[in-house]
Amino acid sequence: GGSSGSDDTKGSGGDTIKVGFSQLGAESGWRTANTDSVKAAFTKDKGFDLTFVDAQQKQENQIKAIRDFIDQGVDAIAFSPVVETGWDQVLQEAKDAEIPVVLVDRTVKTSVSDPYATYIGNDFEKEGETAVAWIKKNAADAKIFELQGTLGSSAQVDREKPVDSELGSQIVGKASGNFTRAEGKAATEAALQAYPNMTMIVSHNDDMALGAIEAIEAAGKKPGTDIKIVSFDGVRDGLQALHDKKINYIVECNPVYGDQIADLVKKVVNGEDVAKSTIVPDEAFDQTITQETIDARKY
Ligand code: GYE
Repeated sequence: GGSSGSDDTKGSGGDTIKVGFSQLGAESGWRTANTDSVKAAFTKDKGFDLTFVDAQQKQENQIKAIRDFIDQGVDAIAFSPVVETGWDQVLQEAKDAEIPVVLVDRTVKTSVSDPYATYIGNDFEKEGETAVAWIKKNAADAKIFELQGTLGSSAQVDREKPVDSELGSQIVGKASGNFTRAEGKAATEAALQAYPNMTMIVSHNDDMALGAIEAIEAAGKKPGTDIKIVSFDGVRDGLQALHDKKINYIVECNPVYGDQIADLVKKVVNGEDVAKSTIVPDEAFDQTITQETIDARKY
């Protein structure tokens, strides 16, 4: 709503597009890079009027932010859902208000029909499969402790699926570190006590892996050797630890797709056809990574 300009294509010199973005938090290097990319894409000179709200990893904060966006009559809502379930009501409210929703990064499970206009993010299940393939080839008999991301988030659920289905008998234990360095460290401290036979940690992101490295070193063991580490994201600190041989393998998850989100928002607001889903491509890195690659990393 609220359009009154003369140009009927929004965001192209005529009306600006009012966008509410509910980011789930600032829990990791990945998230900070994603937020920077979003803020750089939704600027005034690119035709946007952005309201950005950080939910600090609390679903209730996200629901409140989305309701505020609906009350403000924004042209579009973009959000990264912290967990998969619990969105039915607020998605229905956005739908009733005829405000298009662009789902970013994580997916939802909902009974609302046609709950969002489009989704953009990475393929977490494929990332998990890439990790499994490396483990099977390079550490086939590993005894695995799985350091899980935020429980019930699609990033946790989908990365874990292939690990469980293909390496299930080798998993000695699991605990969540909520995608943060501090909780990753604490969960690893407890796991080192509980599962002294573990030889590998599969960490659902680099930040938790970096916390795990601290815990392993404090226990007098060598990360990357005594306990191998496989991780996800590929933020610079993670890649540096890979180069330093403290992490063994990292499956990339690319957070820099703000421009693509902005493009989708513009199209959806202007009633153009868009694909239901856009998948951001990822690579993977082993310890042969060069220092130049790491130094060139923007996040
Ligand atoms: O891997 C992690 C972040 O949803 C892909 O969330 C994202 C994940 C990412 O906290 O670092």
